[in-house]
Amino acid sequence: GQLQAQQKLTNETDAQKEQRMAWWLNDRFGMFIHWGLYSLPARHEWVKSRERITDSAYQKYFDNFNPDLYNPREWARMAKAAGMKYAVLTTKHHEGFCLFDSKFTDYKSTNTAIKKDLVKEWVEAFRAEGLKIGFYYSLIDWHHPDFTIDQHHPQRPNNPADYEKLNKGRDMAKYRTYLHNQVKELMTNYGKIDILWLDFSYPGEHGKGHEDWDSKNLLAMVRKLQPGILVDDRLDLNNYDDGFDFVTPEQYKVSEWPMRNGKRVHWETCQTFSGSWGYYRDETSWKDNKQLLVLLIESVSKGGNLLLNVGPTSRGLFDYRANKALNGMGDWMTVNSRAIYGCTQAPAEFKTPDNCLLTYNPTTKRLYVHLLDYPLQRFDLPGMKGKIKYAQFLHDGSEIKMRATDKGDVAMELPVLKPNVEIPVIELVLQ
Ligand code: FUL
Repeated sequence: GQLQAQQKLTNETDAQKEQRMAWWLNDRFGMFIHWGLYSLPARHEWVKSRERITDSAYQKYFDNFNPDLYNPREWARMAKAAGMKYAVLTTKHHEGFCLFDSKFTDYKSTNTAIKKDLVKEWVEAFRAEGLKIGFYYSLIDWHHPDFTIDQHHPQRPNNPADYEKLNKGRDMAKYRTYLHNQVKELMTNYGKIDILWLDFSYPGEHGKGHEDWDSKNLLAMVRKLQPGILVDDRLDLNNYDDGFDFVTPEQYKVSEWPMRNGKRVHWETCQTFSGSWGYYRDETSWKDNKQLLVLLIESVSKGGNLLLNVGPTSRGLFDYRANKALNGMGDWMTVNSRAIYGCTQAPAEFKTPDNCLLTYNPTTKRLYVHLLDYPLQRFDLPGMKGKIKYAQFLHDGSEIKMRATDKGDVAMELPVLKPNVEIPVIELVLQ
């Protein structure tokens, strides 16, 4: 059975793959949600590793986990209002705590004060709001007794010579079975799942990550259980033809369309509001509204998606800074989403004017000029003479007058005052 699934996967034509991914390529904008026990210490989701917290010292977070204000319907409404079309939730992060009712562990939300399968409620709520559903699942597990202790593990020794001693009796094969079982639960018990976001492969720093996870069979099992699902690239399968769907540049600006084996690949950048993925109370490095919008526009302008992260609090709320940021995105998206959904990188014949980003909808043949800097003294679209039928602002649908210049450019008559929108967008209806 597994082999068959794998073969079927390899047999998928490029066109079939495009079709399977069509919704995702159209929607462009999703919400990442990092939520787990680390929301209690509220100082980074890696806190257990960073501070080398032992299992017994970490236990207090399990004991005090009680998200009594958890209302995923509200989360879904926030995501939707921000213009996001899909969402990915950490069902288990590196700390090993499961937000779902797994048969294979006691370390799960159903055994905490809240006593609920939080994933189940989340899926129902987000589906009800019409969002697509994604599961993040960490291949790394700092709680499981068979998971290899390595240089990132909370129990790593100071003396490298001690690794062997510490790892005696730990059996990665047993962990592998555990992780396959859990992924199977996630792919079986929650209906149709749209995305599986596996993370990640640091044992692969030794070149063997995919062996630790048995990635090929894992992927084959997933494809069989959820034929339409999209899977990310973080299982140490470096060859695009091995069957993952998109690459996942994290927390950096993508300057060029990512390639694998000489081919452009589908991509999604994941980004935080403030640096940490888990809720971090004291972090002050929050991106402002404009920076967040630029992340989105820039991703689409280079053919990619943006997965923007929220780290809910331990009581189950988005904090006020997250709400403010999401509302800001929503204000812009309400009037400008046409420059995002269904859009991609503009064909090379269209030159990007200074301090602008271009997005392009190949179906409607409309070109979007995002004005990052305002006011503008004078604004010309290079080489566009004879190419534009009509120009308007997206936020209010007001006409922008234009005239061809002797050089073959088009001069646009923009208002002196910046329109009351964070980043104004000009929509060009092309000839
Ligand atoms: C990384 C993880 O280590 C981070 O904690 C976060 O989940 C990010 C999206 O992926 O690999």
